[in-house]
Amino acid sequence: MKFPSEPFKIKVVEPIKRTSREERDRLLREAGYNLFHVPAGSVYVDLLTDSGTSAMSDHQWAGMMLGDESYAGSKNYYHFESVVRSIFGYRHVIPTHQGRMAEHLLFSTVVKPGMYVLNNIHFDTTRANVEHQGAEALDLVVKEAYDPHCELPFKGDMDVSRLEETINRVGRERIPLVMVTVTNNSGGGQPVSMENIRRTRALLNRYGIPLVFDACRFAENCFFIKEREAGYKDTPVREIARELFSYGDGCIMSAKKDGLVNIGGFLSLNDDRWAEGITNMLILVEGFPTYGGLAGRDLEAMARGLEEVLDEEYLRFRIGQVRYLGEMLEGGGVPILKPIGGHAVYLNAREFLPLIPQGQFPAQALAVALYREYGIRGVEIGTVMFGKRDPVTGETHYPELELVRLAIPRRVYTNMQITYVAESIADLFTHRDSIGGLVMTYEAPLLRHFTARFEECASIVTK
Ligand code: P61
Repeated sequence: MKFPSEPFKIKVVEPIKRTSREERDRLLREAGYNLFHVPAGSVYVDLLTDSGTSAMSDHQWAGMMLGDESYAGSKNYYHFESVVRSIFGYRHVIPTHQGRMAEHLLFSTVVKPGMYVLNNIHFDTTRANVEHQGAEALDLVVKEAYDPHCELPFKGDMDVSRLEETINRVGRERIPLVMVTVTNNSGGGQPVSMENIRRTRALLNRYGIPLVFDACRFAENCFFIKEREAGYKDTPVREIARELFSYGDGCIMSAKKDGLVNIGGFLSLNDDRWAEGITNMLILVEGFPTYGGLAGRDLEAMARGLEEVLDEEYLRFRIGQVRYLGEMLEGGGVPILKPIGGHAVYLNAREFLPLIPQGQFPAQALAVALYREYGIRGVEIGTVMFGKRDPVTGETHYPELELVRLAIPRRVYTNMQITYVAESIADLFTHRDSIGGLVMTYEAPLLRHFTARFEECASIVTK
C-alpha cells in the first residue's frame, strides 16, 4: 500500500476533546440516535460530511483579509468570476451561499410542474428541489452502480440507452434539462468518464436538451479520468476539467466540496434567458448578483480554493488518503462499497449487519454504534435518507443500498487519525453481533434524516 504523505504542514491546530463511552451513550439518547443532533465538540473524528469542512490554506486566509465588502461590484467578485470562467468556461457566473440555493434558483426558473429532470443519481437536496417544483427526478445511472461489489472504473456513468428510452417515453418537451453529477455522491462518490459525458452530450444534441453539471466534486472526478481513462494520463487536470465542462451548457456547484471553502456556491451557464430569470430570483431571495449571499471575503476564498483544488499533488494525496482508509478496512475484512470513491468510503451495512432487517435501519444502527464505541461520526445513506413512505398505504419503499458514508474532510485529518478510524471499524466488525436495530419515532415530511428520531429496538431481532 502506498502511503499518501501530506503535501502540507500544519500551522494552526484545533484541539479535539476525547469523550467517554458513557458520555457518548447519553448524548446519543438525547439526540434521538440521530447523529446530526450530536454536538460536534463531542466527536473525535468527524466524517459526517466533506461539505464545508475543509481546512483553508494560508493563501485562502490571506485572501479573506482582502475582502472588499462593497455592496455592488466588489473586486473579489471579479476575481471569482474570472477564475470560474477560466475553469468552467461558461459566460454567466452567479454566486450563491451554497449548492442547494443554486439548485433552487435553477429549478424554480426552468422546471415546471409535470416536468422531469434526469440525472445519473440526484443528490437528496437536488431531488427535493426538483420535487418542490412539482416535477419528477429520475435517476438513470448504469445499473452496476447498485451492485456494491462491481468494480467498474466509472460507476457514476449515465446509462445512455435508458436516458434515450426515458426521453422518448416522457417526451422531450417535458425535460427542461439533464444533469450529470460529478462525482456521483449518492452512488458512492464514483466518477463519470469523459467518454460517457461525450455520448450523453451527443444524445442530448439530437433532442436539443441542455446538459447541466452538478460540479460539487469536479476536480476529484477529473483526477479519476486522468488515472483511469485511456488518453488522459498526461493531460493536466485543469485541461480535463475544461474539456468536461465544454460538453455542458452550464453547472451548479456547492463550493463547500471542491471549492475548498466553508461556505459558498454558484451557478454558471451560457443561456442569457436562463441567466436573466435566475438573476432576478437571486436578487429576490439571496442578494445582489455580485455577492449572492456571501461576503466579499468568502468570494475571494472561493476563487483561491477553486485554483488550489486543481493542484495535482493535492489531488493525489486527497484521493490517496480516501483509498488508504478503504484499503485498510478491506484488509480488516470490513465490507465496503467498491471501488473506493473520491471523497468517502462507504460501509456496506447490509453485509456488516446481516441480521438487522432494512425496516430497522441497519445503516443508521451501524453509524450509531461507531459513534458510541469510538467517537467517530459518519452519515447514514440508506433507508433513513432515501426510504420513501407511500402517502396512501404508508408502506416504505426501500433503497437498494444501505450504506454508512465516511466522508473525509479535505486537508483536515492526519493519516494517523485515518488509521485510528480504520482500526476502530475493523474492531467493531469483530463484535458486530452486539449491535441492534432501531425504530423511527419521528419523521419530517421532507429530508427526514436531518430531524428524524429513533429508539433502540427492545431486543436484537433475527431475520
Ligand atoms: C454531503 F446529509 N452534499 O454530501 P449544499 N449536490 C451534491 C452534494 O453532495 C450536495 C449538494 C448538491 C453534502 C452536504 C449535505 O442531507 C444532506 O452546499 C452532489 O450542501 O447545499 C451536498 O450542496 C448540496 C449532507 C447535504 C446531507 C444534504 O454531505
